[in-house]
Amino acid sequence: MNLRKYLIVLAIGMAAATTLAVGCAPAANSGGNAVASGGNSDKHDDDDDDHKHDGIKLSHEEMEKGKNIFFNRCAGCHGVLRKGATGPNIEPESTRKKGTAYLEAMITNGSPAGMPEWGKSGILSPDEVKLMARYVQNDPPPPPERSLKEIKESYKLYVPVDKRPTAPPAGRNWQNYFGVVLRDVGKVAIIDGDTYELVNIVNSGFAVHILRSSASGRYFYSIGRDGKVGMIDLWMDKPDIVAEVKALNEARSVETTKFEGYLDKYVIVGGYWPPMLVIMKGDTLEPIRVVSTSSYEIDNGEFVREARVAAIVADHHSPTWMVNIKETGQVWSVDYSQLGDGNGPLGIRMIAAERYLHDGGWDSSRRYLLMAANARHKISVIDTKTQKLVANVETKGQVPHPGRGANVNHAQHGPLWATGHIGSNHISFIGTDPEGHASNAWKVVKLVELPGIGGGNLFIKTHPNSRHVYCDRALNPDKELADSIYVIDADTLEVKKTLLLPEEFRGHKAVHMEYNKQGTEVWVAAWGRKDQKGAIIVYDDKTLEIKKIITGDWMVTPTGKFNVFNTMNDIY
Ligand code: DHE
Repeated sequence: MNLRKYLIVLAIGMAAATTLAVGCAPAANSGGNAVASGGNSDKHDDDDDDHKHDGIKLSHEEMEKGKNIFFNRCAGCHGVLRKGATGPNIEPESTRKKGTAYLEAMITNGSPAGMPEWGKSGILSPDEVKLMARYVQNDPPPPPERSLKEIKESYKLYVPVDKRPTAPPAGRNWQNYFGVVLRDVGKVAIIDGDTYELVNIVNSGFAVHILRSSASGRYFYSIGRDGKVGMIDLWMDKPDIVAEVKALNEARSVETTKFEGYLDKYVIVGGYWPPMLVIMKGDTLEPIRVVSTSSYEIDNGEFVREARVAAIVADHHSPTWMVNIKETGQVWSVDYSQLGDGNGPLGIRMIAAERYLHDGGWDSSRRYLLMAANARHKISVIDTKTQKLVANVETKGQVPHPGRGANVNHAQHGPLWATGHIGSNHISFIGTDPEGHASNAWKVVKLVELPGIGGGNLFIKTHPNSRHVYCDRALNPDKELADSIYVIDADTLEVKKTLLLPEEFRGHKAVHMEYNKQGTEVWVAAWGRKDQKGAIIVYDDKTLEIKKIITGDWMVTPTGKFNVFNTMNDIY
């Protein structure tokens, strides 16, 4: 399959993930997240070239509605400016050639190559489909910028530092708490990993995407697709939000500082829109610095306004964050050591890697960072000691999507890091020890094929105390495959067992794995629709049997889950 087709497949995959959630997300016209108006929103009324095409002319109200639907359903894959990234370019120049009837059919039925069936699935009404077919033939309204002043105006400190608990909650192994994203209800469940008890449900806001622990583990930082950052204090008897700020209009990543002397000092979030970094104080979330990421892509040096921020990973060995700038193909190493209260110098080293960078994580030594350049089916390896790219590894699969990846110490091959793929059923194990196992370094030393046809893998996970590697397949169109978790034996590097979701949760999707602190259990989400009860299925890592099913009326659309100890220490 050629690159373009795989990009489309990725777009579909991603959009499919969104679709499921989107099915439950607030409808754009009923309180969904909206991009605030910005720039010349009446441009469509101008008597210019665009409006020779009378059939696509939209009223101000229609344009506003289209803008909100586009933001909620389409922008994640196609980009706010519609130039394409994980999804194809759908600027008016290309959509007008296709015409309204074609676009309506495409939005209604999807395509075999991957566009989700927005109309057929009932997520968009027939009128909304008609509207969107015309909307995408109009010029994209200029999306709003966001200044530090505006960010500061949105900042709320609910509980100042001196009003917070001074000691961890008595009788609780709080570092074994799990934060579970309840995606479509905008909540985070805090669950005690020792007792499986629900400690509290925290309102984190629209479509919360991920959580990251502060370096001390005391706080969870949440980031929503709407760019809202929340700070949850786990030392409270009932952990709750102590501060929040709307840093961006659209975002996916958040990270803390992990270098000695800077523990919990700063928080950074990355913008999909505006494309920028926002830095806040780690104990209060007070915003202190903004940096645009718009820059030049590494292939031809073309300017990319929508240069989105994907994964951000804190370095444990130096005062830096490693930041993926998706469309440019650069990994930025951002030195915060001189930042002070926000006005000090911020050192940015731009490392040319590959396009389009998405997610990734550390090798077991935490010297090398492995980041997926999913459009090129490669893993870019950065040596954080020399601050240089050391390799772009061909993964031998299609569209790598590692999450943070999985580290295995193998008797014969030495230290390995693994990624799964959205576009094919491969798990690639890559050698990561150039000193001890030079002949394996930055090569796929083992390619495992998951049983059944097609990819759809999103996440992969292991733990130093486990001899298993777990892989999901949530985006596979086959329901049974999407309900399955595959267990790879870390010694033989072969699939040892397939774990199917329990009967009552079939037809949900099995997504994202996380170990408990001890590395003896694996938690998997049964991700259903908003009107279904979801669950966390807890597997015993030794026996691979179900140990516990955590469910309840409150367990709605669980997806990512983050164990405090493993997240603060980057254990995977
Ligand atoms: Fe994610 C991580 C972007 C859809 C669950 N997701 C990430 C990261 C990025 C990203 C850039 C890495 C953050 C980091 O490490 O700093 N995700 C996107 C998208 O752009 C995309 C494809 C489409 C969208 O419009 O949002 C998308 N993601 C999803 C989902 O639909 C998932 C499956 C369910 C959900 O709750 O949203 C989902 N993404 C996750 C999870 C992680 C993640 C659980 C963290 C993995 C980990 O183990 O660290």
